[in-house]
Amino acid sequence: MTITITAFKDSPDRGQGLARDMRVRWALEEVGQPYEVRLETFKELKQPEHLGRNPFGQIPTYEEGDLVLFETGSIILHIAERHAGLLPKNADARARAITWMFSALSTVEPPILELQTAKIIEGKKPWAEERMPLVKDYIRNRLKQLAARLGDAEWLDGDFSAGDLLMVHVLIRLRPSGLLDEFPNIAAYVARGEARPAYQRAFAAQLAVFKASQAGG
Ligand code: GTB
Repeated sequence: MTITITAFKDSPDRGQGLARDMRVRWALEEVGQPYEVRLETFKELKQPEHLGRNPFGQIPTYEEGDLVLFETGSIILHIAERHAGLLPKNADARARAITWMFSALSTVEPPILELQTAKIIEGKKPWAEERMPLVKDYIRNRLKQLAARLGDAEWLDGDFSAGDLLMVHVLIRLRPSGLLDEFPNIAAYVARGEARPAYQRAFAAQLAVFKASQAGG
């Protein structure tokens, strides 16, 4: 059955893999599933057709026959449950990998999103200069905890899993802040994720969208 995902027609990151369709592309590449992409403008995301796929008017969405999903956590779990390669077979190890998926999205990602808010939305507010170090320290604390657990392991719990996929993609967004470099084992963990052939294929595919939009004017 054909899998179709949605992505930005014109991603603000200029195809640098930061938009969340990258997670879905990466997961599909890891499990060897071909997919098609429906590109949407910001305006199209808020139209009834797309709101039928995602009531919050966001990308990515995932369609497979009559099934329509939104939320990257749910989409990645769906892919990982149906195809080998992203979750261990052993029930306990599988539950732990799913725990890391939740941890990436609900414990590690929120303070990272706060940093974007502090910079982009609140950057010019009078309190911005005071708030920024607090937000960065909140992230540092999470990274310190994560670094302590990761130690010198290759991945979070045994083989690479959907938990690593989400964690790596969540962490990549920190790169411009320099915070990743304060934790060499986490920086190396992220680099290992990005070096995976499936990541590279997914990155090339979403970058090609940006290049095509540039070539088209
Ligand atoms: N919780 C949802 C999920 O995990 O699927 C969040 C989805 C989401 O935030 N989607 C964003 C979106 O559609 C794109 S990824 N935004 C449009 C809107 O809300 O109108 C967030 C994102 C966008 C751009 C960059 N960038 O350019 O660097 C990075 C991340």
